Amino acid sequence: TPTREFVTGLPKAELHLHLEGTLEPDLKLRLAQRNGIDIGQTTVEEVRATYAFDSLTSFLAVYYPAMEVLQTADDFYELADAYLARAAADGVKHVEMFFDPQAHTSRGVPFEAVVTGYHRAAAEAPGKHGVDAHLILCFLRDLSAESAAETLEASVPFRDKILGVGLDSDERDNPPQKFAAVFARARELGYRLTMHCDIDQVGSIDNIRTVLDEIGVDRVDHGTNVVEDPALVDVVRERGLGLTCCPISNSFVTDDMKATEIAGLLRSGVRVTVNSDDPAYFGGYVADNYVALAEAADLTVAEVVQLARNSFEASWLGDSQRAAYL
Ligand code: ES4
Ligand code: ZN
Repeated sequence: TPTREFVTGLPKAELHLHLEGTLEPDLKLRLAQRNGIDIGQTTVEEVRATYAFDSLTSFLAVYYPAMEVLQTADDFYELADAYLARAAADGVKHVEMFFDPQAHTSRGVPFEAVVTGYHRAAAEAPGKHGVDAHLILCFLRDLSAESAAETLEASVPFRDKILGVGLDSDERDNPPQKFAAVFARARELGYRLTMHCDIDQVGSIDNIRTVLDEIGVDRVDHGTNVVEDPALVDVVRERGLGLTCCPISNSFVTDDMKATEIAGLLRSGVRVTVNSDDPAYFGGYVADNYVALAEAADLTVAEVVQLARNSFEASWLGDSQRAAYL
């Protein structure tokens, strides 16, 4: 098993990271103070104590209300900039970051403040942190398809600041088909496409089949339940489709890191990657996730190197930029 120093020194891409999931307690307190919001806690320890959950539902119930401290473009900038500094320390060279505009526009924050704040941090990141950074707009799947469609149209003036679109939040009763038309339109607009197929959802395997066959995604977020259908594993391998796995996140939402499944997919030649999902909430950035998986699945140095290679191969870098990392 490789050491943490080895993992940190390995150049990596991070492909499954929710910017709103990087809100550390100290930044949350500082933004609350600056914006005059009473969040009910006054110390880092008190805020950290509220970051407690044992399921996806209980996680999302903490996660969305915490975002009220994010109000201005500067707030979004600071959140992303703090994450990018932290990612650079873990050896991340390229990142494709999710953000949830509807979690902010639904509170009256202008779409423009969200995108311009986040994008300013991304644009500065190569010079400031040595990280190439891009944005993926995620629709909230528990809101309506109409709301997603409106959000997609609101993004058009900012098309050059956004690399692709994704789908997150509560998968139960919100299958990929609900967003087929929105994703078809996003493809027409030139966006890359990905969708969450979360761990152990009701119908996970059917949803993975749908995103491959009907939506035509360029990547799948999580997607680990593909192991239930060996024929589908073959399809994913043959297409070279990236799966963005998040071991520490898995252990929070299902009590199981899914190390056996992730390592099995890696060893069978599927383009699996390791990512941190919501690091401020799950208590681990990307290097922690590599180390946790490597220890749990007894990965060799060569296998960990393959995970890092996969992260660039599954990224949406152009071919010439990608070649510089491989
Ligand atoms: C998420 Cl762990 C998880 N699941 C679904 N949606 C999310 N958004 C941020 N983290
Ligand atoms: Zn996620």
